[in-house]
Amino acid sequence: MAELKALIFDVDGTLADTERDGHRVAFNQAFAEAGLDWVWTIDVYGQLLTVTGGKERIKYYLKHFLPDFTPPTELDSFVAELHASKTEHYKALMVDPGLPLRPGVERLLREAREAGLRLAIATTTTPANVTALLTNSLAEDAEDWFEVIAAGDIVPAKKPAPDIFIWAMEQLGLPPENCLAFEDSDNGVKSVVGAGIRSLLVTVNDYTRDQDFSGATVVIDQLGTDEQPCQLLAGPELIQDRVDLDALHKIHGYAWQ
Ligand code: XBP
Ligand code: MG
Repeated sequence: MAELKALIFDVDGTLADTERDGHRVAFNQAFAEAGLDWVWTIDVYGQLLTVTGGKERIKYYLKHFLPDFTPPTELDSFVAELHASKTEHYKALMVDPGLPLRPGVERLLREAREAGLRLAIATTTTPANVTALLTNSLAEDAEDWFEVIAAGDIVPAKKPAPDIFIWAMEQLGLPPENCLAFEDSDNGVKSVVGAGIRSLLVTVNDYTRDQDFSGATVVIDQLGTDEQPCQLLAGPELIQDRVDLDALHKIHGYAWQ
């Protein structure tokens, strides 16, 4: 029986709903600050989210939406500078107005820590964004809760490539059979499956609910709270109202049976 030893969390869309009101707003603020009349609407941003990585997303936007745009400097440095500005705006948004963690996330993290489960993060986003979200929305010392924070350009290929989850497991010194992953998107699911991790819990959000989560053990709407039990969207009925440690062990056992 594969023993569950570590939980590996995606960040954007999983720990918090950061895309629509966080990253998207930060991109638009950076564009305005640079004197660009680009505005990523909620709908356009949903299309752009098929590309992971902010710098990659800006390049995709230029290629597919503004093919005639000529950057004032060499493309890579232009995009890097714009993205650095976006990251500063995102960090500021995490302070004011701030952005709450998704339902049940803090509860589950605290339960897992108390039970001695090891915690890690595997995300495409920039490390500074992880720091900003964790310290402002979870706890001042929240970064210390995670043994490994695998983020952004630390690996050559972003999700859906498996690199970030493979790197996180290498840093943990654990094989896939000891890890359970949390994701929110099809790109994330592909990355987890590609890394050989079989126990995978997906919590959908408005941008991802209609995506293909083939390979996920269980798909739910959210982790569940006293006020709002979680709803099973796909997979076996292993969860009673909320995702707790008992549910995680059942999901892990089911995935590795
Ligand atoms: C989500 C992403 C990131 C963010 C933007 O990452 O794809 O690119 O949208 O952050 P995940 P950056 O779901 O893996 O947490 O601009 O820093 O890339
Ligand atoms: Mg995500």
